[in-house]
Amino acid sequence: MEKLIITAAISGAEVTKEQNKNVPYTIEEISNEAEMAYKLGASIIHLHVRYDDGTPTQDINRYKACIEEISKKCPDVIIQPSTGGAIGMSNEERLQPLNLNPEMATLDCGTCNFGGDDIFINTENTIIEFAKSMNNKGIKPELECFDKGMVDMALTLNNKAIIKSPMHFNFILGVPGAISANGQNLLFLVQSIPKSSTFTITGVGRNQFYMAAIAIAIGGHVRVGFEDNLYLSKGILANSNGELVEKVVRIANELGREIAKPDEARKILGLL
Ligand code: KMH
Ligand code: ZN
Repeated sequence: MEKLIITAAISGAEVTKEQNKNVPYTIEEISNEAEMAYKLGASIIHLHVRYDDGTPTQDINRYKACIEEISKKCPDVIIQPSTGGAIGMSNEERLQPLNLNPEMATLDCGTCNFGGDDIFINTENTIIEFAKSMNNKGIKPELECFDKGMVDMALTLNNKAIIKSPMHFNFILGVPGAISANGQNLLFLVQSIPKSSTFTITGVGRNQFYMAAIAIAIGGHVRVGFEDNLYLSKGILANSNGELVEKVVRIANELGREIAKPDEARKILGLL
């Protein structure tokens, strides 16, 4: 089996220090979390940035400063900025980090409810606009699919050559209002993509580790981190993203799956 790529989604845009005091906001905090996750086995850092008070932003200057700091501490890690940003941001705001020409970025493939009154809006035209912008800059999209219809949208745009092959998907299961996290749904998503694709699995909240275990067992890759889950185990808040990465590494070791270094991840994802 291919080595396991671990993505650490260290900061997110919606979680707060009120929920877990270890959620990083400042550049120092975010880069320290990235360093710990990287040293413990993450080869990709999925990055959202905040102002020091925790307000999420897609400000290009804030991304630039944060990426520079992470790169100093983790010289070869793959940094994957978000183009999802936070709920309610404009497309213009969300697109800013692409101007830093990262190797990868997220491409959200549809609209869904996001708990309470929140709606995460990605119309077909938005997805096309973001995909074309990534194509023009040679940035590999990670196709964020929170539901099966989003996979179908990605496949439709792939048929039109707007999304290029080989595709890399991230299936996120367990957002309230989108596909729920169970083995049947996970396999349904995985079986709907072309064989040439790669995929990562993200289980939200308490689903994080058993979704990860299935992904490891079936040859997928894994994303963990505070963006998706704040707990190390039931009722126990994680002290760091590194602890969440460490737990995935432990599960992978038990199942005999080796962990990819960043350059091995680049090869698997076709970034080299
Ligand atoms: N913050 C979420 C609404 C992404 O990074 O591309 C969306 C998100 C997706 O985090
Ligand atoms: Zn994100």
